[in-house]
Amino acid sequence: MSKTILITGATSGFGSACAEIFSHNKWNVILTGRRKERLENLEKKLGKFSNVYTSELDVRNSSSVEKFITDLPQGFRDIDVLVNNAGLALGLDPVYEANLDDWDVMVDTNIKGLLYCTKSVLKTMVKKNSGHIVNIGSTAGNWPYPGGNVYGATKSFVQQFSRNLRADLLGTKVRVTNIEPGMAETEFSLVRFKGDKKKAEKVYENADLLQPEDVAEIIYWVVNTPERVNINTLEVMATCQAWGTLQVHQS
Ligand code: NDP
Ligand code: 8X3
Repeated sequence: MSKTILITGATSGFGSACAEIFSHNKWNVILTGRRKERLENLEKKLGKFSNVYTSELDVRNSSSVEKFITDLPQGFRDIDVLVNNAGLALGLDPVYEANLDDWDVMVDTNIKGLLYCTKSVLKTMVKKNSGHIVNIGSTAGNWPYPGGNVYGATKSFVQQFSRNLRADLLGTKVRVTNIEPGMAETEFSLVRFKGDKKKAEKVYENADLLQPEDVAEIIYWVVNTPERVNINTLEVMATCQAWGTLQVHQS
């Protein structure tokens, strides 16, 4: 019998690449995001390969998340894997100049949205004693950079929540993995810079960065390891990315 995966934020980047790889491998895929037209296109494209169910879903709305899970159609109710991928960074300003609304959106999406989705699927996973929660963290949760302030902190939350969740799930066969990619070429920068295409393209210029497909392949491998194996954390960067030295400001 085909397995079922729920991917949040499937309309772009990592989420869309995950939708492709799992669908091509005959998984039932549940794809969500806020952009309806993109979901419809995905359904058309991937419906040739596997069963696809799409639904508009803003992960920030706890009651919508709960209702969405409760109302899943027959054939998609038994979720084997949740990929908590929906997320974003807004702005790159220092804390003292940052926009409070941007912080709210990042916290509501990257932290609270991930919590709502996790809680909604977990009860059933625990009951059937199998399942896998794959969280999309970031190198930004491990390594600070100027302007990363709240975004990086939301991803540190994802890291520690993933570990604490594992602790809660000990004794069950439900697995938890935090994938921590470094810089990858998606719509991430376009969103961060609020539609400024030039600024976004500059981030990825002349660099052989991670592609969404690279991360999707890693996720596919992680969930297809034997059930006795739990990859706790997987940090991955493009070969062209590494750490710099600690800086000293000399006046
Ligand atoms: P994209 O901007 O390409 O994709 C983000 C996805 O998240 C979109 O499908 C978007 O869909 C969805 N999304 C955003 N807000 C919401 C919301 N409130 N409710 C539901 N869906 C939402 O970026 P990436 O693919 O790069 O980002 C995916 C994840 O990977 C994020 O969590 C990001 O933080 C993380 N990440 C990204 C890295 C990078 O360098 N690109 C590196 C490390 C981690 P829609 O707008 O249709 O709702
Ligand atoms: C996205 C990676 O380094 O642009 O999580 O913050 S980075």
